[in-house]
Amino acid sequence: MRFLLPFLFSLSFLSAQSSVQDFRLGGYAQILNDECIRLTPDVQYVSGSAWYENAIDLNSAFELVVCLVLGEKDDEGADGIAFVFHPSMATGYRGEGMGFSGLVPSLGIEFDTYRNFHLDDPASDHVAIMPNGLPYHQASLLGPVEVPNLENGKKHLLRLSWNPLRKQLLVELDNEPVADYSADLVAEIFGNNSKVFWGVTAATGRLSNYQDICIKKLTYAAAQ
Ligand SMILES: [Ca+2]
Ligand SMILES: [Ca+2]
Repeated sequence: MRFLLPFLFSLSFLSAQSSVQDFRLGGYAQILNDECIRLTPDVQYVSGSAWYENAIDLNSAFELVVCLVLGEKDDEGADGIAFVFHPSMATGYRGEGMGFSGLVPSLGIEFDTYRNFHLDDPASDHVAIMPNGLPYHQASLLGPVEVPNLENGKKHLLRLSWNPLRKQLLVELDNEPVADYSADLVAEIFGNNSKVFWGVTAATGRLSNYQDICIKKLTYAAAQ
């Protein structure tokens, strides 16, 4: 079987030369430059989304390498950025829901910079994997995992990878593994539909930050 793999990979994998033009923008999202999209400006009560226009096939591997910028205000900043996987390019509820709340079926990976007590957010910025648009941590599949302050104006390197054989989702932030989650996502979340879109959403509330995503490298198998 091993000798077949390079052949199969060459047939089915796209390694996109990233382009911010390949995203469908919603809300306040705007293209900043060749690499980066500003999902929200530093303005109260706004949200933005960027959906990648090609559906991916979760029966194959993917690797998404991006940088997140979560603004410069730590105590006075909010709300964070979420990755959302969903069968269509739809954005959920805003604010504390960060654009993934209410989407069924969906898988969300949140980078949350604001503590909502009623969602059981920890005091620190945190990462969590959330099923079906449920924003509170009692429902989290993994996390919340507390991370060092993300609202420092810096680019935080993020690598999301999916291994369909091991059914393993890995999240590495600033070169540290922050989440290692194994589950049959296609069966358990998406009702045996392996074709999903992914998008990045962000929101602000009473507190705000500018929040950007910069695209480095996207490798995936396009869904038919
Ligand atoms: Ca929060
Ligand atoms: Ca923070």
